[in-house]
Amino acid sequence: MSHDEAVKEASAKHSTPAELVGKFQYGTAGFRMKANILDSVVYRVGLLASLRSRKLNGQTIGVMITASHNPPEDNGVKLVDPMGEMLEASWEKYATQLANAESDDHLVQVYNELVKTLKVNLDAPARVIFARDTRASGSRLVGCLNDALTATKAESTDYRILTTPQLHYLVRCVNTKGTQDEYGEVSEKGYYEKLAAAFKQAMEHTKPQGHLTVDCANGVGGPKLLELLKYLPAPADGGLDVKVVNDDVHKPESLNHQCGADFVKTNQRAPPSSKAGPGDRCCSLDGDADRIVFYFQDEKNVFRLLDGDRIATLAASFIAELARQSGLMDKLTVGVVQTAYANGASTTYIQKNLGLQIVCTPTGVKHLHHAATRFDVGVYFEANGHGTVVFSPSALKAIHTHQPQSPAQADALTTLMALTDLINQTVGDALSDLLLVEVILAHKGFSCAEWLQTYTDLPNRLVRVEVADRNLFTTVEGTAERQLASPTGAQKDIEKVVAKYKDGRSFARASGTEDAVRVYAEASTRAEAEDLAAAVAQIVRKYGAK
Ligand code: G16
Repeated sequence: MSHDEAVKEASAKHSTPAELVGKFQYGTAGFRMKANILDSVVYRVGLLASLRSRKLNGQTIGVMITASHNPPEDNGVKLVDPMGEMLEASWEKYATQLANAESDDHLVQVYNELVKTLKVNLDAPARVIFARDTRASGSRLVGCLNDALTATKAESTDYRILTTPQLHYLVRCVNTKGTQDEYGEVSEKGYYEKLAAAFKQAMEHTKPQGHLTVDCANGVGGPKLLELLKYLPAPADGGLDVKVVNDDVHKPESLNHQCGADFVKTNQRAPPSSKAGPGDRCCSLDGDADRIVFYFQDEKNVFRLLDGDRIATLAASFIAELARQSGLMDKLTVGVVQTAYANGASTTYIQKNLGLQIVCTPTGVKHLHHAATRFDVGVYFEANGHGTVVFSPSALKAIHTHQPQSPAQADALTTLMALTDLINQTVGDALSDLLLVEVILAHKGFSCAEWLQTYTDLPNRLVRVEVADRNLFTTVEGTAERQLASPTGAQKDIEKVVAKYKDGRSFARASGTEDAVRVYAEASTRAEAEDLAAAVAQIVRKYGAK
């Protein structure tokens, strides 16, 4: 059977319902929607994975089947490029084109046009590795993906159930194996061993403070965290004293339900099931363990959130301090990347108190990651807890070749080296970030209350507004999504309302992962932030009336 016939024949098993043609879009984190309409999309993403690998002379491409923070009935699929980063932005449109092909014949035509325009050699090898989260629909969708990989004769490995960042790690490991940039052993075990060894090294002269409760959103993070803990020292030997909660992956409907990082960040409260007492350090992962937020109840029983902005400031200040202490300050420029959702107080703190540069990008790790690579050390976090730190090749070289001039410099350098292995530099990783935060809190001797005291957040509110067509809401290029371009008049109305509030700031943007528009507002008091968010949400409802 010819290549075309094989693609067409397998496609016939996964046809696209006519009413959905034209509606698929590779968004903030790939395709994401109700799982029952995703079969054809996953099949076609499989075709693109093969093309991408062939175009890159057989480098391994990753495919992750997950809908992360979305409800259990959703699912999604995204591609991972060879160094473990998100799919190159210029290829997203090809994914969208394939997904929207009208029929099996049309799909073959679009596929062949891509082969031609992108100059893909179909005789080159194609290599793909893939994994999925714990959603019930995952195994069916893996079947669709496998059909595409078989039809296009790609070599593939099914890593079964993994966190999203574990798959990103594996992709980079496969592609760097045997080179001077070798990233780690190509196995899930290799991932745990790398993190555990780095954690032990970073904690050589210090100990974790108290215990940590981890809410795993009833997703893949639960079993994977339990596995990771097996590689870490026991609490009595300086390891972490961790209590794992919400780790039930056998009840699919409980995924992200009343728990997890998105619930905690959006509702600004602990999961209702939480039994933590005042001062207890807690954190929540999301459904595929690429996000994490920390929180605690203060002595007055008030919920206190330590979100992605807080992790960014903690990590940036610690790394800048280590660079100074190890005598590397001149060689390492530390910069921070945020999005419009970053609390204004965090931005001011980074610029004024830490004296570090800041860049603001549109939502989506792919944008932040890219911007972060322009610094020697780029710290990027979305306020929702999605982020990591990237070290440039020259920064890594400087760190690994530096000759310390004193025992104090040597200690700081050892910790800095450990961080370069502890941090998953391919993408935001809740498990790696969890260890990073624990290391920093231990070194600084900080409780959550002390971490919180570094600056005071401006009161803020995030609202999700359902509209008839979220695509009507577009933002002005170059404003990092802080201004609406359409619908006409909406931005002016928002600005009029914002002007009424002290320290008021608000924006609206269409979500790239959910069928909704998100509204963010901050102001000088909690009540005003709530009012402003409600007023802007009302404007969005008016312009987007169903
Ligand atoms: C994904 C993206 C994040 C983004 C989030 C919400 O997270 O990876 O970068 O912040 O969606 O995006 P939006 O506001 O466009 O819906 P996750 O954890 O769901 O993969």
